[in-house]
Amino acid sequence: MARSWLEYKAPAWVQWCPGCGDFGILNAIYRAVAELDIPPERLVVVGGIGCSGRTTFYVKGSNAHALHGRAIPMATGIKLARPELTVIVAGGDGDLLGIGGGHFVALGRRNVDITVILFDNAVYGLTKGQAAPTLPAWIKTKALTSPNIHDNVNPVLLAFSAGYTFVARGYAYHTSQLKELIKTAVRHKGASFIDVLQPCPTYNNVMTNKWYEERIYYVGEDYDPIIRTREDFKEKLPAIMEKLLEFGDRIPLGILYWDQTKDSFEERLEKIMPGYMQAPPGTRRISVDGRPIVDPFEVFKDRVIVT
Ligand SMILES: Cc1ncc(C[n+]2csc(CCOP(=O)(O)OP(=O)(O)O)c2C)c(N)n1
Ligand SMILES: [Mg+2]
Repeated sequence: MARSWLEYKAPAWVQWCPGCGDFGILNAIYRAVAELDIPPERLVVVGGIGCSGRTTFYVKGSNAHALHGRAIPMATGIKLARPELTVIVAGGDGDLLGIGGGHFVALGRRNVDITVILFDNAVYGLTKGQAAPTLPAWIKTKALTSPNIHDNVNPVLLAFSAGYTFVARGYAYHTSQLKELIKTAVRHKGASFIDVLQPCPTYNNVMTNKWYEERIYYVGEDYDPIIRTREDFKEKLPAIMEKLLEFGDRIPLGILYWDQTKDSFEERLEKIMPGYMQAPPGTRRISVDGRPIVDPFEVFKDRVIVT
């Protein structure tokens, strides 16, 4: 029997504004990990800095709260040291696509088996509403003195180009659909990405629940985003591109791209380091009675420069 979501509810008081989309995402994470039956000690939620990053305080797990923009490198280290853990990154649009943009791309290139959940409210919520990389041009939210003159980055297209092998979009207030997307993303072996659109009722007074509800729709059963062979890729690419690019009067939700042909980074490591998966770095004994097994002076003796 699946676990109760209450097993994942940490005792910390949830400090988000009333109506924040983060509540919906948190709710979907609780229910997804409960239905996947992941023991809390084997669940690692890594957060960046932002309202979104606070998710690490609210989900019971072996979590980590990284510096601004650095959730992905920390999550990568944790996952590669202990590949049997379920690692989920929770970050904002500023955190993952602004200051952490380079790391976001690097994870796609590596295809490490991590799920990245983007809390996409198009503003820097925690620091009082500045324009984030996903805020479309010419929108003027209430904290801006004039309309935004930057073009917005398209997170799903960026994830696809970077190499993420599972790319989806959800809506924070549709928690049941989002829960299903999170479950599929976590089960996928490789870098998975979910762009979660979320109203910020305090600072984004333009992209409100009404604004989203007028635009969002779910891709239909006739849309097939699954790549099983290289031929599949060529054949399905035009339809996939159309969905990845669509963001305006209509915004597609659901699984947009799912490449099942690529090796994960862990599988690539196993190829060059046979036995890696059986004895990953995080499980190896490094000391006996507090004394290191390996003498670092011996290992680095050829590299020591004596002046
Ligand atoms: C190195 C560094 N630069 C800037 C900040 C200030 N800062 C904190 S959170 C944040 C952005 C938050 O926006 P986002 O990532 O979209 O998260 P949200 O609060 O919207 O969930 C910034 C710029 C910081 N904490 N550290
Ligand atoms: Mg944000």
